[in-house]
Amino acid sequence: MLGAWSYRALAALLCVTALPAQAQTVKVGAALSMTGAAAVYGASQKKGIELAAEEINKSGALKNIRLQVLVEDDGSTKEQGINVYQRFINRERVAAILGPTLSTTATAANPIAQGAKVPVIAISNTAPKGITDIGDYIWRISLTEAQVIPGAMKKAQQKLGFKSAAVLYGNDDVFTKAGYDVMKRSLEELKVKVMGTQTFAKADRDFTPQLTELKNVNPDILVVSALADNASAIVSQARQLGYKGPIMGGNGFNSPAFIKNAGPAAEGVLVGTAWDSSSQAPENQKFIQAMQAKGDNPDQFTAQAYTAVYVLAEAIKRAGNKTGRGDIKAGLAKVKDLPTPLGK
Ligand code: 1QQ
Repeated sequence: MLGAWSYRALAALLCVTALPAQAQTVKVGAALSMTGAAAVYGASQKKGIELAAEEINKSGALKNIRLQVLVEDDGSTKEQGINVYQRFINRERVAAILGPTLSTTATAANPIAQGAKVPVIAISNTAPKGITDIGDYIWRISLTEAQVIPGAMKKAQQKLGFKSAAVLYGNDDVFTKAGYDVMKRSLEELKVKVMGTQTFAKADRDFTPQLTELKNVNPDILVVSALADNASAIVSQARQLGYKGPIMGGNGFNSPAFIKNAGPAAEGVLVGTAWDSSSQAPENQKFIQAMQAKGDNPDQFTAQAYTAVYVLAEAIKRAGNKTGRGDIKAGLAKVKDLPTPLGK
């Protein structure tokens, strides 16, 4: 017979042994544009990241590890991006960073993460140069403009047969400039004659002077490198000026906000994308259904952000469930053929 105390001791002992291994929380910083020129993308990204973290934590795929995502607004600027990175790295001691939304911000903030040896997964940086070449801690799941535009442009030319083009691009942003470089090269390769080139800045709202010049050269196609806000204004104003031809954009156009704001003017606009929303792959279908269950229709930016969290979880797994900054970096190098909504 055991006395009351012994029973209690036994119960306490059973209780201790029955407890799961102690839960370990891993902080992940997400530097997203919630305000500023890239706010339409940041809003989509936040939803994708939160859904993926929720699913991974629920699934027990990382055993006792729980992802805690901290979302902060990078303001679509270099300065705020740097501040957010410093907070993530030094105060929050995050294990990894997702973002920042714009390539412009990444060129300024990522060197800080590289210096502090904190892994970064870029979720929407498409400038071919100046991102992952910052160093071995900087990774990305987004396709670059150089990986998307040449193929999209070629396909468009096959369908539309354009022989001349006019080009308009933002010259105060790393992404819009890099996109322009790729567009220029692609047009050259396809032997499309560039009849005119004009530039603008993010803060501009009236593009009629540039568009009037470009319309006057009578191009077969108008090619534009711009962020979504500028893009919808450019396309609307081009149509108002009577330009009826096709318009080809870069990654900045890959937001439903662009189509919504441009309205009927968006008819005849073409853009290559990193996400095939109609993909029947189980990971994609599961992702879309889970987003819709939350009342949201995902876009490319949601899909990329969601994918990055799964890539991060896979990196942790491949690192033997170790979550140090260096472990995650080493794990990222081992991620291969992971099925995601974007493909493998
Ligand atoms: C970049 C981009 C933007 C258009 C989307 C966030 O691709 O800055 O690289």
